[in-house]
Amino acid sequence: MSDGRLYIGTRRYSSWSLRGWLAVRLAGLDVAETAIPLAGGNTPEVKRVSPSGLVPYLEHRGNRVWETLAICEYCEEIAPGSIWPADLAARTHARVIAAEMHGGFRELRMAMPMNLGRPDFAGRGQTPGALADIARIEAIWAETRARFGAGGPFLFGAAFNGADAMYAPVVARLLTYRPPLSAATRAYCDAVRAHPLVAAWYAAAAGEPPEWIFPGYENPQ
Ligand SMILES: N[C@@H](CCC(=O)N[C@@H](CS)C(=O)NCC(=O)O)C(=O)O
Repeated sequence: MSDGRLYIGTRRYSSWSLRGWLAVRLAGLDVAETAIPLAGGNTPEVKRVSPSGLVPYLEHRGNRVWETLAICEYCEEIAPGSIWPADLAARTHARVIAAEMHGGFRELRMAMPMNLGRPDFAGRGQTPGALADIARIEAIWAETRARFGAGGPFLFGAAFNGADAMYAPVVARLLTYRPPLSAATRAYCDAVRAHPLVAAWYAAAAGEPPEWIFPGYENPQ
């Protein structure tokens, strides 16, 4: 008997579900998983199960947690050290850049929607706003790796943590849409893509039923 349930959306498209799922798995929570096929922002089944009408949504030992950043913090409470670094300066910075991701980069998210089934959107979505968001993200990653990334390929070094989880869907977008990127950014993206949890999510996305494909998400400009 598990401790609860994590509700997620279509893995192929749901960037927030990927973040929440990564946090839950990093923390090792024993929860069952229910994936709900998304229907373009207004999915009745998501509205039925989730208090906010959005996924990811976690039920764990009677606690109800929505909003991805709250899920990260809850996971850290249950499994201290699984999401944020031990050092205060690093932990503060991880939380800050995770919050910047949670609250921002709207242009990038609109112009380059995540689609794990389509590695061939090169050249699409490169609006000025999306490119400005990408420049800011590259600066965040470069600064974070310069300050805290020694000893491994991830933002805070060897351990993939909550900050990497928050940016994993950005990595997925960069791999799909292939805007111009620095060599360091490309190396970080390759490391995130190769992480076993990220690879497991991609594999599960590839195994989703074809009828979960939502045409509205399959042809970005
Ligand atoms: N601020 C929320 C955003 C969650 C969100 O927008 N989730 C999308 C999927 S990626 C959703 O549930 N959409 C409802 C739908 O498509 O019906 C969070 O941090 O979790």
